[in-house]
This record gives sequence, C-alpha cells and structure tokens, in this order.
Amino acid sequence: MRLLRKVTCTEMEKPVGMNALSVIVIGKESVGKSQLLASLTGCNATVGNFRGTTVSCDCYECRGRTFVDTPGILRQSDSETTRLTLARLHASDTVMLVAQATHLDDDLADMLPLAEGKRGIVVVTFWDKVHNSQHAHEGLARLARKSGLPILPLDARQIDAALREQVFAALSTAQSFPAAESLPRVGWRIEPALSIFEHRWLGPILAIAFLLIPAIFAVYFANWFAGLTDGLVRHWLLPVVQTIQAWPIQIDLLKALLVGDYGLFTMGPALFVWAVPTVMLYAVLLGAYKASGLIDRLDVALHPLVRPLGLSGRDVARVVMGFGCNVPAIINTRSCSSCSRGTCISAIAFGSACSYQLPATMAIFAAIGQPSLTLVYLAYLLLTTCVYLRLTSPPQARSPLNQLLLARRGFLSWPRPVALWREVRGTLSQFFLQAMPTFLAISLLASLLAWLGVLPWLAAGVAPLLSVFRLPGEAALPVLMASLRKDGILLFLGAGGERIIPMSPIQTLAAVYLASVLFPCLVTVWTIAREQSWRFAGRLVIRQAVAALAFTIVLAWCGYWLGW
Ligand SMILES: Nc1nc2c(ncn2[C@@H]2O[C@H](COP(=O)(O)OP(=O)(O)OP(=O)(O)O)[C@@H](O)[C@H]2O)c(=O)[nH]1
Ligand SMILES: [Mg+2]
Repeated sequence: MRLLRKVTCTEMEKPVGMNALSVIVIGKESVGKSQLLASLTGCNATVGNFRGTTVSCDCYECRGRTFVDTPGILRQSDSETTRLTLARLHASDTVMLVAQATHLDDDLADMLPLAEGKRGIVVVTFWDKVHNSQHAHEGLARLARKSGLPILPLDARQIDAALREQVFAALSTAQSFPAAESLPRVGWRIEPALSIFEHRWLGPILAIAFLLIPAIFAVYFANWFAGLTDGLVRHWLLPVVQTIQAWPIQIDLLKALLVGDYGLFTMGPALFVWAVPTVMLYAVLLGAYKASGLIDRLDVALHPLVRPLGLSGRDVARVVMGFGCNVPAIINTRSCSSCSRGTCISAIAFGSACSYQLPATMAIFAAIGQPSLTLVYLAYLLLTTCVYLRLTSPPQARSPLNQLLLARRGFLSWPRPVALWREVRGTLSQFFLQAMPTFLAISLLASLLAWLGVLPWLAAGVAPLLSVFRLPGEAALPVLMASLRKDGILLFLGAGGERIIPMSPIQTLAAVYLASVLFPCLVTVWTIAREQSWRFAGRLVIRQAVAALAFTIVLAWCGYWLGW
C-alpha cells in the first residue's frame, strides 16, 4: 500500500475545519488512535503503550483525506495536549471517535458530549479483548441502531484490506453524533489483570529497580563502548586533524572552530563515542517499557513517593527519559498536568544527567582512578534534586489531594518489534533532528567565544570565587564550558584526554557536580523557552544556579570536614 504523506499541521496554524475531507481522530489516552491510523493508512504515526505518546496534532494525507492524529483527551486534565486536542476538535467537522471496547460505556459517556452535533463515526478498538460473543455483537448492534452512527469494532493492530474499505466507506456516510444520554449502555467492562506493581510495598520497590536499570545499563554500556572505540575514532580522525592544523594562519578562525581546544573534531568524537550509544540505549530500554505498557504501572506505583516533591507519577517517565536527552523529555512534558509540568521541567533540567553529562562525568572519575565516585555522584544528584524540588515546587502540586490522572489501568503486552522500533525512532529523530543541530550551533558558538578570548577571560574572572568551594582556579573554564554544553565537563581532563587539573577525589566530585548542575545546557534552555517562555526559562536558570551553588558548598565542605 502507498505510504501516506505526513503534512505540516502544527498547533493551530491550519484551520482543519475548512477542509471538508479532513478527519479528526479523537479518544482517551492510549485507546489506539495512532495505531488505528498506522494500520489503516500505512502512516508512521507515533504509537506507544504509554499514556501521552502523541504530544502534538499530527496530520497525514491519504486517499484525498487529511487525518489529524490528536493527543489523548483526559477530561479532568488541563494538560497542554488536552487543550490542544479540544481546540482542534472545535475547528473540525468530521470526527473519528475512537473508544476502547473494554470500557466502551465510560468512553462514550465521556467523549460523545465533545463530539455532539458533529458528523462522524465510532471505531471500537481492543475488540480482541472482548469475548466475541453474540451478547457483545448484540450490544454493539443496539448502539448502532439507536445512535444511527456507523460503529466498527476491530483490533487496531490488525486491519485487513476488507476492514480498511469498511472504515473508509463508513467515513463517507458519517452521521451526526447524538447526545450521550440518549444511548443504551452495552453493560460490560473488562479490566486488565492485577500485576505485582499494584502490590502496596513490592510495587514501589520494583518500580524503582526498573527505573534504575536503564541508568545502570547506560553506565556500563557507555564505559565499555567508549573503551572500545575512543582510541579508534581519534586514530581515524588524526589525518584530518593534522591536515587542518597545517592550513595557513589566515584561516585561523576556521581552524579554531574545527580543531581548536573546543573544536568540532576535538570534542566531536566524544559525541559519537559516549553520547550517541547512550541515547540509543535509553531509547531502546525506555521504548520497551513504553511499548509494553510497563511504564504506566511504574508511574502508578511511584506516584505516592514523588507527590511530596510536586511531581505526579506520570512525570517520572519523562525525568528518566531526560537521561537520554533532555530535549525529547521536555517536549513530552506537554501531556503532564499544568500543575506539575513546571516542576517536571525543573526536575529534568536539574536532575536528568543526559547522555553528554553522565558519560563525561564517568570519564573524569575513571581518569582519576575512582570510577565508583560515579555512584556517589548519582546518589548526591538524586538527593539534591529531591531537596530542590521540595523547596521550589508550588504547594498545590504537593497537595495530597493530587490524584494520579489516568483514565484507567492499561493492558500489559510484550513489546512488538514494530512498536519498539517506532518508539526508538521517535526518540532518535528528536535527538538528531532537534537537539543535535542546536548542539552543533552551540559548539561553534563556544569555539568562537574561546577564539575571541571571551571564555578564558570570563574563567579568569570567576577563578578566585572557586575557593568558596575549595576548588582550584583552573576548574573555572570546564565549569563555564559545561554551562554551555555538558561535555564541557571533559575539559577537566584537558583536550588531549590526560588529567591536567590536580584535585583530590572530593574536589573532583564537587567540581564535576558544580559543572553538571550549575546551568542546564543551552539546548535545554532553548527548548524550555520554546515550550514555555523565555521568562520561565530565565527564572528556572537563576533558581537552579542558586541551588547548585548551595549544594556544591555543602558537598565540598562536608567532604573536607569528613577528611575525604
Ligand atoms: N490489544 C490491542 N492493543 C491495541 C489496540 N489498539 C492499540 N493497541 C495498543 O495500545 C497501545 C496504545 O496505542 P496508541 O495507538 O499509541 O494509542 P493512542 O490512543 O494513540 O495513545 P496516545 O497518543 O498516548 O493518546 C499500543 O501498544 C498499541 O499497540 C487493539 O485494538 N488491541
Ligand atoms: Mg497517539
């Protein structure tokens, strides 16, 4: 089948309602809207067994129709995604209402009022979970008769040619949605089986263990991979670097940008040796959690633990996602409630040690012969992130009245390779297409600042202040560089990779901690400003810097008094 074309359809810029052949696909979270579109039309919609997988209205053209895939609606939520979907819905006329067969009465009662008066059809997904009994078919037939609507039960993952034709035919005979109260109820409700994650004590313990697995894997995998490839990559690049270094002095700036101390070829290998494998590993592991629906269970189990920090259980997955790359994680906060979204963004900016930050940190500790300091660093990062959130989150976000907003418990399933690949591809494309170009621009900016002498000049100004943290003045440059790009932490080793700043283990720990949390990297700041506002980003940066300075003083002096 011909692949459907994804068309630009950002936010509210295109009035969908003006196109008579446009179809808006709405439904609660995780009812299978994107899967339905993918199977129906061959498009690459983002599908995942994870609430809030679709975070923007995405449009696809197929057979002369424009399908608008929307983020799931959570009636009680004021999330950005729910607001976006409702606004889209009001601007459109043909609606494909997707309801989950297992909770058909609830879905219709909640969703029909939103579509009332518009024309459309009802697609009932997860039909495979309903016993294909005569009773079920009679229930649906009664519903179709009373409502006058085309109602199509199906398994959205398996749509054959005949079923596809039925759906398209139904769309061309779309009818007006009646009032929900006028419809009979089918009378069944099917809940997924309870799992160990619902156990009062074991649930949270297991959930924490599952969330730590990606970090532990990332630490070992990144170390192993870097050990294997670092020398090789630098060896391959050597002839290029030597050629550029031999260029005439007149193109000094270009040389600085490419092979200077902070140039693309000098620091670039770290990107491919450390960051890319870590991002990929996170994408695969989290993708498996998401595609199986496990992450939802983890969110529910962790909600009581993170609520006192101003986070909701739903936010935890985004914070973990930030360990791969902060950019997709921050974009994904769109489906957080507005009450906890700001706190979730703060948690990512402060506590999610991204794939540049964590491997660079590990490289420093490995170089001073203290690789186990990575665990101390992570423990202190976790502790201070919790304190920071507790102190800065709004009181209403910490209220015990804040219940976890989930329409229902999802079904667990083995992650199918195709679903896993979609997850991985989504994260990687956000990393390579959104984070990477900005990162490269920032790398060039950092080289330019270094070439102009601005960075060394600033570092010289900041150096004396570092005595407050018991750090040598030379640590100023890596700290400043890491404020622009997190792999700046590697400068504690010098450009050649050998350790040049003599510091004790506790000083190294304090220096690396300060460099990693003083400011979020520029790519993260830019993404936060785009998602929220420059004012929000500015306040977050100042707040984070104050907290980072205070936590570093505590670390440095406690370590000193304890004789570390
Ligand atoms: N068993 C079964 N699973 C389904 C069906 N439809 C979708 N799924 C699975 O349910 C999960 C959620 O599907 P999505 O298409 O991402 O749901 P969505 O409604 O787009 O979710 P959001 O965009 O997050 O609101 C995926 O793992 C799908 O493979 C179905 O008919 N039967
Ligand atoms: Mg979706």
